[in-house]
Amino acid sequence: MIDNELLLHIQRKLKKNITSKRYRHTIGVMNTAVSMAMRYDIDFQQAALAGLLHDCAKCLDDDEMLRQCEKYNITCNKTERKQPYLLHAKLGAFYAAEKYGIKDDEVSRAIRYHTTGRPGMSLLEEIIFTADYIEPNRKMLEHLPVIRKMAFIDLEEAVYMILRDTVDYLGKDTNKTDQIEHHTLEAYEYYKRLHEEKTAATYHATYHQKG
Ligand code: DGI
Ligand code: FE
Ligand code: FE
Repeated sequence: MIDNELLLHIQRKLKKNITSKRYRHTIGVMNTAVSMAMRYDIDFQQAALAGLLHDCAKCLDDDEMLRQCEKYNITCNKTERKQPYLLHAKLGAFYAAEKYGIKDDEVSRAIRYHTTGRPGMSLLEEIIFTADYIEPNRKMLEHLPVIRKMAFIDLEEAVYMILRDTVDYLGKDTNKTDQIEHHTLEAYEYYKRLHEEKTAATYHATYHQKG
């Protein structure tokens, strides 16, 4: 079930704090996350709330982002100091609880890791991570059509495909190579391993069956 009153209340507040383009993206992520929650049998309300609030701290410039983190004692590592936009995930988790009143650890973690991912994400975290990438307003990227389908077939595989494209994209830009967050790399290694184990199991089942 979904508490529509609560969602509408948050939507009205959110509209005042983010740009209209970001708001459109946010609604896209919320709807995609709820659809995925149906597919993977998790709580719709948590999916809707995390989708709605995942970018609630996005519309701050770099200096303001750093100042807000300092003000609320949110720790920033070297990579985050160089790329302050990464902090909208940590700050967003804090705002969701303190400014929007959503004190739910699972929702909070899904917001916290929506940009980088992390090894061994929960279903809710994987759904928000993926819904953020595939929602209908996203600009078209090469693998987006296949990732959109995969998101409803094998979620871990979709997460792997997104991380692979992200690491590849960041790695190609020499200015960003040293700015890949350790969570992103660790998540990539983790989901790559799951992918390889699955591939090996399929190979085994296909070629080593006893006749
Ligand atoms: O906030 P959104 O634009 O909706 O999406 P997001 O929070 O997933 O941010 C996407 C951007 O973050 C995209 O340009 C890739 C970038 N990103 C993801 N992981 C890392 C990263 N950027 C750096 N520098 N390091 C990372 O580890
Ligand atoms: Fe984001
Ligand atoms: Fe987003």
